[in-house]
Amino acid sequence: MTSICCISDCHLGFRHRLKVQRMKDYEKAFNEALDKALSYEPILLIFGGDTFHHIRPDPKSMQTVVKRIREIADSIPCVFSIGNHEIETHLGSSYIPLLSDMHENIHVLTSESPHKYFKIDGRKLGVHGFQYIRNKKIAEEKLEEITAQISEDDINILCIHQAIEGCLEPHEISLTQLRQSAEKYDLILSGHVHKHQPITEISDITPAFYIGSTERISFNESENETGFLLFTNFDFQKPRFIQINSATMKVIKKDLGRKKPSEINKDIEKIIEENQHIACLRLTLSAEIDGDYFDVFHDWDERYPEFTILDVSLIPASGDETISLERLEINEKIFDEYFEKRGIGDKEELKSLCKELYQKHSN
Ligand SMILES: [Mn+2]
Repeated sequence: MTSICCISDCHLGFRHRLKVQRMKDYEKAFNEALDKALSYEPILLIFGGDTFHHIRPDPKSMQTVVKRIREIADSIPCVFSIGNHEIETHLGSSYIPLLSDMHENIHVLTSESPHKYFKIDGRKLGVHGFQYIRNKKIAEEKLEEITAQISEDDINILCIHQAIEGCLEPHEISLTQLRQSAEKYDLILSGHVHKHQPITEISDITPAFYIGSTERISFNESENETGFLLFTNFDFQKPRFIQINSATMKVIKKDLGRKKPSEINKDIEKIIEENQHIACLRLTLSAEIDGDYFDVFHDWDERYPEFTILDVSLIPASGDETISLERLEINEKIFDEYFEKRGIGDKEELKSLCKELYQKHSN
């Protein structure tokens, strides 16, 4: 059996929400992806870019990648794409090409070296691509250029790190452009979009996939599965997505209704305790507070330090009534009117603070 594994968007070195544990999570996911990939004895490893989160990675993350990849490259060729997180766009420079100087079996795809060929089972396999390019015109021209250079007789894989029209905006590669180039390739891969998915808009021509990430970098990704792609026997139509045990993440949105602060505190406590098995938990709650907003606890992450991230936000609902203001001109008097209509005309201190801030910043 011939296996090819594709790993992307590991984002090593990201200190998500300034938590040291999160840095460890990215490293753990990266290592787990490699370990699982190696268990399939792949003939080739392809990295879809954003291996690192920062342009100048921290030494620990750099060491992790260098050590492991050099070791792996002794027996398995590794091809790297360069992601948007790894390239200084105004200088066009990146540390990633250094990896190819460390081992003859490591290849980094760039404008200067967009093609890498391998002899596998008597067949010629080419992996093609270039670093992330932000400018749409340049990115599309580069794609056209490198595509024109390849021969259709070989097995050709395109590996880029770009937003393709239809999934993420703004995009750098239009569907028209990609469809024109697609016929030359047997497989199209891209990093960048963290949710693994087929790029259905071109799969009538060539199988194409966003590889997916190994660890989530924001709560917006909480529903994404994390893992990597496994292709066997050059069947590019149906890869397997091998899942990774990345840090558990969950977002709960809930309206608590009209309640006293003490009741709201109890509700939040209950939700947190029901989800203590989650590492990164976000509660986005709303409530109509029957009492003082400041009697609702605000130090949840200190009360439950066992979470890697515990993010509780409570949006006080003001009921259904909308307040229409008489004056169109904004001046100090509008605060009196607003406070009066809101039924909090007696909050003199807050009112004068608002006026003070208005005076200070209105210019
Ligand atoms: Mn990324």
